[in-house]
Amino acid sequence: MINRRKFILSSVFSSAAVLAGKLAASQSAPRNLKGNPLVISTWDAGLSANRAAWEILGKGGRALDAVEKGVMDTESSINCCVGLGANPDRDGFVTLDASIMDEFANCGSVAFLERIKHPVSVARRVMEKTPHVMLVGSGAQQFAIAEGFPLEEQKLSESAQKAYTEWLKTSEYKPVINIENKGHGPSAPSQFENGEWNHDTIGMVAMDTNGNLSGSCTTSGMGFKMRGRLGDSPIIGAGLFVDNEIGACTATGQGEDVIRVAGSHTVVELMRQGLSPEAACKSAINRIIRIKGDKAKSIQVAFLALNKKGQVGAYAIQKGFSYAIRTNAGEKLIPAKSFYS
Ligand code: SD4
Repeated sequence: MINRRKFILSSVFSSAAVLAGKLAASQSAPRNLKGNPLVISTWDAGLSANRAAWEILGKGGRALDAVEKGVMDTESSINCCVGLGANPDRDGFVTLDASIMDEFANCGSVAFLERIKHPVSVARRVMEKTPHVMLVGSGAQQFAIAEGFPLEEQKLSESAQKAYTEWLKTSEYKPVINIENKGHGPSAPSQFENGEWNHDTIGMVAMDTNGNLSGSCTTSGMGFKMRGRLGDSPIIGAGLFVDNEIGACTATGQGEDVIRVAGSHTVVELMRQGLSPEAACKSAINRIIRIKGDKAKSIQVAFLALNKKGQVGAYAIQKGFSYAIRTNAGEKLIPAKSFYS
């Protein structure tokens, strides 16, 4: 008997083959992909986020709406520390970063934002309602309140408070590789078990039925970071980049090293030169490894990309990174290849 999981996986594979055929036929006219939306997102929390995105994509909705709704699911989740229940900075405050980008190269982001539940939606308002791309700190919060976003209570979640109290004993800043995988899903341990959950993010890119691309990225950043620290996620071109003619990419992991190589933009430019999404992600990872030398052994960075032909790919420094995909055929969590195995 075929169980549900096998069915989902095999239907994704067979549909991928059908899709690949259609893709080959449509290379000169990528917009003929009508009817084959897809969404991919980082880590295992991506499965649930993709489902939220699919409620829009599956009905023929716009990729931009899907990538906002998708990551809002993660921002709200009690099993994930992307949102307000997340890891605080070293002064004990949760500060959130997010970005969004659409098929017209419109983009918006917020950083160092406190007490607002859905930073990705504030980023979208920055994009749509201001002449700017990025708002930070109290200015971003002021804008959010003016736009009607409620100001939430300034209070750490129980688990965050516990971890913070524990962390204060040594005050040691030590990002943990692949910590995201320890915290999601129904059987997830508490967010800060052993004081270990040091960073978390979801990045999502999608193609809608019109063949248009959009992306989003939202994070609480690295746990116990210096106050005021920003990572790559709110920086267009680093944590997220979309070029509707070519493809889209998002990043996760140690943001400082993603920024160093303008990671997501680099991946999209490599796809422009003809590399597949996976090869482009690999090339950008190799660039980080060349820069970091031996230090690369102790960091994680992963890129996840989608091209205009509907092909997807990812590559990471360390093993353990996986991404979630959702198509008309079903959903799947795919382990990415990595430099270190
Ligand atoms: C950051 N890139 O703030 C984010 C962290 C991350 O999974 O991706 N965590 O540097």
